[in-house]
Amino acid sequence: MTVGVRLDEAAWGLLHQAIELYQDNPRAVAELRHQVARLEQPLRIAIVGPWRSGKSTVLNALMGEEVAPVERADGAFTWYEDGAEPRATAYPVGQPPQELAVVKSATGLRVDLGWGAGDVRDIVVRWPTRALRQITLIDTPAVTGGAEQGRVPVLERVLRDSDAVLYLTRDGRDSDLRVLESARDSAVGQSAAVNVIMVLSRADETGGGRIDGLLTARQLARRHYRDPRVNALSVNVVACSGMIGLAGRMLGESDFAALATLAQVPRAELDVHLISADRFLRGELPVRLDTEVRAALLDRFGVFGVRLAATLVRSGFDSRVKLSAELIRRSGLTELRESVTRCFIDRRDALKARSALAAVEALLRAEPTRGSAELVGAVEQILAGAHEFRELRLLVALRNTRLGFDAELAAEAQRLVGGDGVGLAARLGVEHEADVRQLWEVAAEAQWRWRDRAEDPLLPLAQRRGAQVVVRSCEGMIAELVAGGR
Ligand SMILES: Nc1nc2c(ncn2[C@@H]2O[C@H](COP(=O)(O)OP(=O)(O)O)[C@@H](O)[C@H]2O)c(=O)[nH]1
Ligand SMILES: [Mg+2]
Repeated sequence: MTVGVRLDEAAWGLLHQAIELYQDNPRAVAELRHQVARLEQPLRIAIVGPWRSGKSTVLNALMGEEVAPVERADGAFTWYEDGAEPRATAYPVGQPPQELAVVKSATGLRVDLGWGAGDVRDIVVRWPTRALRQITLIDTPAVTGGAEQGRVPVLERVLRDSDAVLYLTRDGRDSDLRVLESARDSAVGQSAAVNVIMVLSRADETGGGRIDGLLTARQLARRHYRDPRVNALSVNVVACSGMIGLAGRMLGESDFAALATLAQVPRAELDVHLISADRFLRGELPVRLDTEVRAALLDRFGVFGVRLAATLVRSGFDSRVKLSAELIRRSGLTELRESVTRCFIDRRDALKARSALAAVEALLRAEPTRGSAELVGAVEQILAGAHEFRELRLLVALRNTRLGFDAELAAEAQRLVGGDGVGLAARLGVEHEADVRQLWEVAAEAQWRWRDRAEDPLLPLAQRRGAQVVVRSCEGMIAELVAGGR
């Protein structure tokens, strides 16, 4: 949705202005050319968080296959990219790249960095899959520090190398928020955290693994979402159990058969067996289930997951297909994937431009030179003026305070600026099949109403400004409809 200059073109233009400015500095030029190339590449989404927060598991859940982690690659960034052939390459510092053996398995792939690979900063895994057509996923080392130290090296690298972040935290603790807050010391960083989704991970463990733990986690996510401090740091908060989501996506007929057998055990009796993993493995169940089968279930689902799956089978999700779909939904994975699509993939151009602006800003600040002040001004101008960024900032503000609009108007504004999806039908709140004429009428009518608001001297300034952004979005839609209808 663009009126006037397109954001990707503005970013491209800015990068080339910077290349000219730094023409005598080969290192800076190389970095800027790298940024130009990135504009054409898939969107880079990094999965970030503290130790054992479930990063590799969420990555697998998003892929629907077991591909992470690369064994013994704890300190490296692992990039998962689409490729014709499965392949893995390690990049040790100061040494030539090294091909790693890729072992295909029934459920994905295994790669082992092995010992003695030196200091490896990056591993690139190429894997043919539709999931990676539009995005590159990056599995990252645990973030540490942040709280008192101020600097968080892993996060600094994440923000430099990726376009968007899934920040995993098991409970949205203060220290996790401080890690994210440490990343906001630039003009681009402060212009609204449109590139972070906060994920309450391992959500099945919420409330000590009670059967309604996933529901509780979802409520918790909603509460965080409304917290102004969290709101300033992320576009959305989603509760997700990567483990249950992945188990749902990979559920096979034999897994289902095992769970259906377990579901025959009366609930109270099964609960006793599921007090611990050990009991479940060694206890005398009244049904026949081999130890290896039990171990496989535990490995895939965890104790809470086994109990949840058995309960679901009992309550009518009594086929592989039904159970799989329900596990994926309950795990929060469906919501996470939708959020990634709506907030990141649909906003690809804006996020890529944002990365480019951030890179130029960082360079200008680190190596000021004659004329760099003007270019800093240009960065700020693009941030302030680009309609995509204004839409994104309005969305954050609406979520935070509604700008004082009543709930219905706030919801309409949110929809029109693309908060429920950036397609025309989603913005206008009409069926996909509506014809151009209908869409045009709805857009024109919305434009009228919001223009009245934008020009109403009795409304507070913040509301009028917000309304202006909505009007501009409507104009963009009308322009698109006119262009498409010709
Ligand atoms: N119960 C539960 N355990 C999980 C979940 N995700 C990961 N784990 C477990 O937590 C540990 C760390 O997971 P991993 O994905 O490797 O975390 P990472 O270190 O952040 O990459 C492993 O033992 C996983 O089996 C989850 O959603 N639910
Ligand atoms: Mg990991």
